Amino acid sequence: MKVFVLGGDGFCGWPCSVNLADNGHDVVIIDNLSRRKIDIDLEVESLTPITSIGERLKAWDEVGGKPMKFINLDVSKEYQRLVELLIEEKPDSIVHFAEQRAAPYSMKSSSTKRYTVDNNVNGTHNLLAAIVESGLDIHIVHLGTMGVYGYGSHRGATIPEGYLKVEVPQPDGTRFEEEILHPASPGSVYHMTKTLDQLLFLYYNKNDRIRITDLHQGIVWGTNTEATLKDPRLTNRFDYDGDYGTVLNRFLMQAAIQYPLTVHGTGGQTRAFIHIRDSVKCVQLALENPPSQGERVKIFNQMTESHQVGELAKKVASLTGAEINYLPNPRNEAVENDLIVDNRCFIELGLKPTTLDDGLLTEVVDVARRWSNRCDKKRIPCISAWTSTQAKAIKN
Ligand code: NAD
Ligand code: USQ
Repeated sequence: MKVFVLGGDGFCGWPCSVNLADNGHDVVIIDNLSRRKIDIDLEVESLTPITSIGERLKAWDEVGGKPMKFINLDVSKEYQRLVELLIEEKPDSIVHFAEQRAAPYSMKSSSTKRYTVDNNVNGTHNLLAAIVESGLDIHIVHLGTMGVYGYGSHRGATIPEGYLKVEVPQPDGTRFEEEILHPASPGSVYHMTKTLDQLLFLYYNKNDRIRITDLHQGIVWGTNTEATLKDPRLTNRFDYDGDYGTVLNRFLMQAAIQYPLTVHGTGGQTRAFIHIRDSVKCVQLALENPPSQGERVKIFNQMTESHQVGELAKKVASLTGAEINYLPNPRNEAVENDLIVDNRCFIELGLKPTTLDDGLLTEVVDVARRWSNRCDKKRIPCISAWTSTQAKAIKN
């Protein structure tokens, strides 16, 4: 199948692209390299040294991988080029990773809030409108987030895969049952853009019958996959800084350099997790099992386990001897929450979950130790505050 991978140079997109090529698909990576430019603006680099996209593709050819094409295009701005590209290349499917994905970055300033909304919402809408204009039947697999459901108000209920069964009371006292999109409760401007994406999908699926799979992904941890380990030039990025680093990879990297683990608040926040190797597998499964014509948007919860942040810190500490530092929380989020998630769709498609206990925590610590000299400790603290209340608390 011919697949466009939008955002194929990023943390999830790069290993996904090589995995799809490895499995015989024709891959075209489309990326405007904005993530690399944000690193320059933030004066931080991936902990692992990553080569340019040109070097990556050359290395992939040299290890005998099925050749991939690269096109530098901004999906949120270059609409006409996108339409032309669709008509010229006629992809069967498009995986859409091309969004600004960091919650702390999205909350840094009014400028980063506006950039995140403009980039993410326009990008997704341009893609949908371009598919309609092209007249082609293209399946979209979009990377959404578990964060669309929100954290804190589920009161022990299991989070379903996208749709919630509700009973609607009628004036005559009867009730009817309906399945609605699960109510959205975003916790940052970034997460809010993903809830807006969901409505765009609902509409274009209803009006234009575009076939869409929306993957509500949890926090991705790990770095490399079997395919990116084939050559050092294929190495994936590893974000550790206070804006882009995510919690588990940060804890593992902090342990590697003996930096006290940065738990926000009491660490009672529970989140969903998935290893990068499972993430690429899930995207492949979603692509190979598309919705049928006329089917509503398929929504999968792309996660394998839930953990409390404080418990994760304790686990990493007992594995490595690291200290734990409980810090004022820069985010406006529930102090504690439960999280029970239905993830049967992927399990039924054959996913065999990788868990924290599979020895891969140590693998990440080893990667971080190897590149510890590239770490700029000044970039570790999370200084992006959600409101002025949190800003004051983290200053003290
Ligand atoms: P990333 O920032 O590493 O990758 C995103 C890629 O998209 C980058 O290469 C960037 O240059 C590109 N991009 C951004 N805007 C673009 C535009 N307008 N036009 C073209 N290219 C553009 O992020 P990631 O961690 O790989 O995440 C990929 C997707 O998965 C995101 O949509 C994110 O919301 C979602 N996701 C990520 C995680 C995670 O833990 N990393 C978890 C859940 C969901
Ligand atoms: N946290 C700490 N210490 C840290 C970093 C984070 O305690 O050093 C806490 C945060 O306060 C938060 C939790 O850990 O409660 C998760 O934070 P995170 O940065 O790991 O994850 P998040 O901001 O939610 O975003 C990441 C990705 C995003 C994706 C999301 C999936 O960056 O693209 O959508 O995970 S989910 O969390 O399931 O919504």
